[in-house]
Amino acid sequence: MLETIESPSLDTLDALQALDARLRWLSSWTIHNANHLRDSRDGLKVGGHQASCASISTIMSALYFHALRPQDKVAVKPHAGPVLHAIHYLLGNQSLDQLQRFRGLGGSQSYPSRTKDRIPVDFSTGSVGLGVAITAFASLVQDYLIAHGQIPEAEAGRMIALMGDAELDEGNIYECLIEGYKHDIRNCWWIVDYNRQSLDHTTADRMFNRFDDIFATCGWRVMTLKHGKLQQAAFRRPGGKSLEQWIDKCPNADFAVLTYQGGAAWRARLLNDIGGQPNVAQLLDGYDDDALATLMTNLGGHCIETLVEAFESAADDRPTMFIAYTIKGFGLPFAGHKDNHAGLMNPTQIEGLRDSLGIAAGDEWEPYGGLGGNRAAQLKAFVDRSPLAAGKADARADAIAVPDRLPVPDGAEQSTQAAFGRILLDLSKSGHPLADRIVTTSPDVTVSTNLGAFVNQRGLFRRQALKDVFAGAKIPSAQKWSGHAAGQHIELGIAENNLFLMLAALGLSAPIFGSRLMPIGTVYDPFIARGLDALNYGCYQDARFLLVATPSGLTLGPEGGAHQSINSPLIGIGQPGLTYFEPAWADELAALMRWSFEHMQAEDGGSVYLRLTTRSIPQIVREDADWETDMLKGGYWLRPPSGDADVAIAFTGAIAPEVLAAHEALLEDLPGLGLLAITSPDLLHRGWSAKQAARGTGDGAPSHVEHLLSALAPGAGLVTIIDGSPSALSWLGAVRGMRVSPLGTDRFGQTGDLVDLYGKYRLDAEAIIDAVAELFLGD
Ligand SMILES: Cc1ncc(C[n+]2csc(CCOP(=O)(O)OP(=O)(O)O)c2C)c(N)n1
Ligand SMILES: [Mg+2]
Repeated sequence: MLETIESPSLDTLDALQALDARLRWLSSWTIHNANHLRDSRDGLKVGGHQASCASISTIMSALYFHALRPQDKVAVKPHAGPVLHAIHYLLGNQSLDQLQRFRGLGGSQSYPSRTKDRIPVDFSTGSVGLGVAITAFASLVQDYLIAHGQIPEAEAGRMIALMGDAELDEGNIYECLIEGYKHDIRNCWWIVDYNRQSLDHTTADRMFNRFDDIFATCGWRVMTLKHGKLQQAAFRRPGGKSLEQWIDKCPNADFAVLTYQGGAAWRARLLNDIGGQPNVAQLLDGYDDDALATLMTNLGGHCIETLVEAFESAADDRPTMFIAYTIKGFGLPFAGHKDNHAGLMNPTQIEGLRDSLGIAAGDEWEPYGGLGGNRAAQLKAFVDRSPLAAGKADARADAIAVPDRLPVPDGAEQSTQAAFGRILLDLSKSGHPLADRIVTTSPDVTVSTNLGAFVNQRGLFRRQALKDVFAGAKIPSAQKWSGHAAGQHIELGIAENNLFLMLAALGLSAPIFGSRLMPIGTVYDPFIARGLDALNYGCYQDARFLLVATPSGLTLGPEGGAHQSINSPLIGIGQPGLTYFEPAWADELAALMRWSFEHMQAEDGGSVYLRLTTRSIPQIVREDADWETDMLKGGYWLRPPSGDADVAIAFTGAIAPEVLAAHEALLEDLPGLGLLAITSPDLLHRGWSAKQAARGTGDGAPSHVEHLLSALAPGAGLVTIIDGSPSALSWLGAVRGMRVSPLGTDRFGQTGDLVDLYGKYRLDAEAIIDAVAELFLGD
């Protein structure tokens, strides 16, 4: 296979090897500085992972300074963050100050962060597995953009994950592998730093060759880089075959122990195990202890030449996994030690490493310290010539115009879920340019979350046309399920975690590919929890999407307790980067969707979560449009209280009819009873706490919730109600020191019709009336 490849010039290999040493040194020193040299004010260990960095520096040298093209995007395994910073330090994109403040406030982050680091970070990482999988979804997004004419095929880059081998234990990897296979992804590389160590231990030998099988089954080319060139040369010599077989059979833990112990231990063990086989003793005699240790640890992932050849031989667009064998802590005193994950070199050890590299004390931060002027200049010139250094700056994506209004669907009775489907369909039919940029996706709940009409209109996205076999056979169906390159719905299997990674990748289309998409994902509300870490991951890197979740709460009725979401409003309130709304009526929803399309594009915007319902409720007739401004801020007085009212009802979402019934029943006794419609507990809470945080800064304007509640008399009480955790609204009492009687659900629901369920779980008009009474009794 490699014969056809022009072999790289020695200069390149030499330079890449020297850069590997620079990366290992600079990453080690950055971590050492943060832990041992910088002042500690709190006595906490700062941390950093020298062993994880040393394990992957050769791979990153070969990749970043040779194979990587400007259009390629990389997710770097979290614990190799310092290596990435070192690379950008050499490229001139990272400052010394940032390195010196590694893991400090405002300094370079522990794990690569798109939003917080000052170097180009393509994908944030941190929660292992997610950074790997997002590259597969990003390659699908790239194909979508190419198919829709948003970027030219010639500019297609590779989406690359540099991953730790323990990441292969994360289930999300396999969910994504299956989804990727279905969509026939391409231009994706996963490079495994296969050091066979995780955090706690060395990994199971039984996995040998299993990963290859799994990936190959899913259509990936697997390239195993087990042996470096030194080993390969030794295997060709007399006795070499025995050595090769011994290495191949050596258990992971034994290999790690011997690596830690060094040359003499290698020799003793090899002589003991295979010394009697022909020519082995003579072969080993040819190496002194140091040379033997070098030979035995010359694995593929530490051999520049092997890596460069492998990268060059995978020039097509087939998804490729490189299993690059490595040693955790390679070249450091704790190489191979099972406890090295968080291990730090002590001052004597790091000085030893520094001296071995010829770096003078005081020159530790010199990018090319210890190399001599000539070689340093050559190396710098090499770095400056690397394809990455010539890379173009990220293109800025154009804004997409949003219509002034999204029409409210007709219908005296509607559910927010049905209205959502109608609003999207109307937008699609309108031919507004916004509709062309919408891309929808759903984990096998497209139809039941009401995306069906939009999909019928716009089609499934498939690079290769997919016929609707049912339609072809003239079998009547409401769903026209044909796929083509212009389709705008990405169909996913049931794994919700994939939905959030898909949304994250779609939602990064503007900064990563320079072309904006408006992703909308639908999911069953309770199953947000299934993909929560991936949702958080998307938000952490500021991906922009609209998440629409139905059905929600006990209002789901007969489906029962396993499907009734309770704590999702708290997720909505607690998740940074995501604004949660829960409208009651279709006109609120239309305005909120319009707002969302703006918010998803705003510089300081974010993603949006709409918690919707399948319950059809009577729509209300508005007398004017005054409510809308407040509604978009999270709440408005549906029935304003009269000045001296000493109680009001604050409600959210689908139980609006019960609230209106209770209101009517109470009006006779409490003519000033106000009804506060809360469309976003999240925005109200955020505004309130921001106001607290800004105290003393001179900004005296009350937050929106303070403004709303100021309509009530001091000392008034509040009944709050939501079909979800009552704590989503009960905090309202704290804003102005009001008594609260909170209604909602805080135990698992069950099957039943709404009358029974609302009665049992105190979400009906009677419960509201009782709660109002309780407030008075409490006086
Ligand atoms: C989801 C998640 N679980 C746990 C951790 C804590 N953790 C960080 S690194 C690590 C082991 C990493 O091993 P590997 O992927 O093999 O990396 P390397 O050996 O290269 O350091 C663990 C368990 C994490 N970061 N994310
Ligand atoms: Mg590992």
